[in-house]
Amino acid sequence: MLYRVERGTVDDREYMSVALDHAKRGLGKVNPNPLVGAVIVRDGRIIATGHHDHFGGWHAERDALESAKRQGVSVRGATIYVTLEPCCHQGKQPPCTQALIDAGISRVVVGSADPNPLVAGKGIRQLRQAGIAVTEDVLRAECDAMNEIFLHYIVDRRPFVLLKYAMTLDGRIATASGASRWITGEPSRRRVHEDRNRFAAIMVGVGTVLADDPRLTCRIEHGHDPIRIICDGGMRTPLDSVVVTTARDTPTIIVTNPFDEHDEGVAERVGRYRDAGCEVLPVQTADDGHPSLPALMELLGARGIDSVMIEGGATLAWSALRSHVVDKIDAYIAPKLFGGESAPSPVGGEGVNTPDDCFHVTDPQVIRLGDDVLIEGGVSYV
Ligand code: AOF
Ligand code: ZN
Repeated sequence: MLYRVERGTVDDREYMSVALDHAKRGLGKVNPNPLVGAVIVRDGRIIATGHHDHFGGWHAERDALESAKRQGVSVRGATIYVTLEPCCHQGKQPPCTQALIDAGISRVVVGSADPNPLVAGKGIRQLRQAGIAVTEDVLRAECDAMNEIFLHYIVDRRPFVLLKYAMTLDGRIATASGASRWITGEPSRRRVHEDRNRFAAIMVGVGTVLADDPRLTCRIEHGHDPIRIICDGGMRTPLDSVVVTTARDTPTIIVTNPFDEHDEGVAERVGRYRDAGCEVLPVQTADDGHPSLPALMELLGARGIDSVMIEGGATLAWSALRSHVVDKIDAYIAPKLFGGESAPSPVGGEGVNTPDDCFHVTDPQVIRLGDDVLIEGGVSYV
């Protein structure tokens, strides 16, 4: 029988799960840094908690140590539970390993390992060298899942790309007349907005803007709006579309094919987008005639954009798959049937030739959301 070996004691896992809850308070605010939570325990009691609250802010460990200090409780001899290996380098913040050693912490329980080349095992080594007991990999799977974006970006420096779509049980993302509101139910839509909070950017093709005129904002309390990216090789995004007219409130980037700035018509169109507050970003053309998505991801990664959620439509989904930029797929399936010869399905383009050429979804997970079913997994390109 296959089973996962759980690390640490039952109590260790309990405290780590409290640390995970605290880490999630930074959702939508820490990118491209990790979500990190910390819990300090002595004599079977939680004496302080902390989390990484926003980009550039205190690390979770320091936040917890300061909280103990404010309350006037000593952490000498205490155990700290941290969802990520403590850092040992000077970045925007000083190294946490030294702070833990100086504070007299006697045991450190760690969730995820930190693949940041500046840390990568050195944090744990330093703690052990200082005589601190370290337990690794406690609730590792949960901690890794929470930081899927960070763990990818810190190594790859390319955004973590999620392809998300909602379809009916007969595989349609809209009716034959093009109507698509709404396919899924409330719990699915809520989860999508939680992802919009979690992701740095959201991308759609110009066809989706023309068909739906979407806002692409995050509608949950205290949520953060992702940067909106419109993949629009030929600059067809209407000047009166919501993404253009609200570009001063929520950044909008229009990704185009390379253009000639000296062509008067083109220069005028670009000027209008820019006057409305949009960024116009030319990217080299791929062999399918659309802006190259790998080239775009490279540019976005260099700007510190650690994650992109692709939300439609079928043409963009195919371009993303065929250019191998998709890291994860979220397929929301609603128990409805639309029918219709010309009703679109989630992935368009020319498709693969034979079933053997398919893209495989790896480690698919099935999640029930109200009456809908979400299937999520990675993508294998071999
Ligand atoms: C965080 N928050 O709670 C922990 C982090 O530039 P800095 O000093 O903020 O360092 C960022 C790196 O520190 C990050 O890439 C990760 O490797 C490590 N741990 N980062 O932002 C935290 N514990
Ligand atoms: Zn740190």
